Amino acid sequence: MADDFSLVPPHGARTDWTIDQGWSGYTAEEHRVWVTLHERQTAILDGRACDPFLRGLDALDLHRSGIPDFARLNADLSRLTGWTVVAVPGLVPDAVFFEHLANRRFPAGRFIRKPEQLDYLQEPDVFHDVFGHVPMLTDPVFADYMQAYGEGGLRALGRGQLHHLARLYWYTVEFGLVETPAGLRIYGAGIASSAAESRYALESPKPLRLRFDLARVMRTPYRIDDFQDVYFAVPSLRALLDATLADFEQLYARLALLPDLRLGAIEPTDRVLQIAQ
Ligand code: HBI
Ligand code: FE
Repeated sequence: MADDFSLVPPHGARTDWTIDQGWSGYTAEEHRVWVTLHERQTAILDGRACDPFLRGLDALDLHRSGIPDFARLNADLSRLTGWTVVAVPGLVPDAVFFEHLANRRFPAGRFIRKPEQLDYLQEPDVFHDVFGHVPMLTDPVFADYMQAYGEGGLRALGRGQLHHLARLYWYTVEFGLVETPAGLRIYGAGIASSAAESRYALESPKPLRLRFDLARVMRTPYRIDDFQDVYFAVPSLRALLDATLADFEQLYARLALLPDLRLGAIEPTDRVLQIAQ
């Protein structure tokens, strides 16, 4: 959780924590890292990512070789759904993050991982943020969800409910699956930007896969340093957006009376989904 930062932006960043991407400053090696990750991931996601994600990759022409220039990317993205990508030095405080999302600005790390870190890194880099998150922002319904999430996040902060809302972000925006007639498909960026987890999330018998339920998600803790023990699948992106219309006051009051759920446990009300739909 990035809320242990002071609210003072790092040296060189603006008060909203944004920095210039400085696209011309990337080295040939950094562009090569993007190309390597991009080629590997697009091969794996064919048949595993949901159609809006794959359409977004094409619409934003992320197939070009190298780290995208946000200025060019934003010309396409803003025309599609009014979203833009803004460069930040890394994780930003929750309030800053939500404020950007509420204004259809997606904060993306400027840095890219080192060649020896291809498979995992602690902090979101430009590949996780732009390849993982941005394609879904070309889908009008998901674009609305992300803005509604940002607005909800600002309200949640004001009511000490961040931990519940952070779980919603984790189990949808980062690790969400969606049900399709062809079976479960990926839309979460944490999966879409990871070669191993793209396979694991859809094919491993180990994790639990449950039908999305807002209160159930908010009662479910998560770990940040390993594959997920549970994935939640929404019946559609529209159902995900509709979930933000719920009365969160009532929900938070209900959650205050209920304990967190143990990771990996199955609740009587859970709708367990099978891998092959
Ligand atoms: N900052 N740059 C950046 N990217 C994130 O994904 C991010 C963040 N700050 C806070 C945050 N995510 C989490 O607290 C979300 O769950 C809200
Ligand atoms: Fe992310």
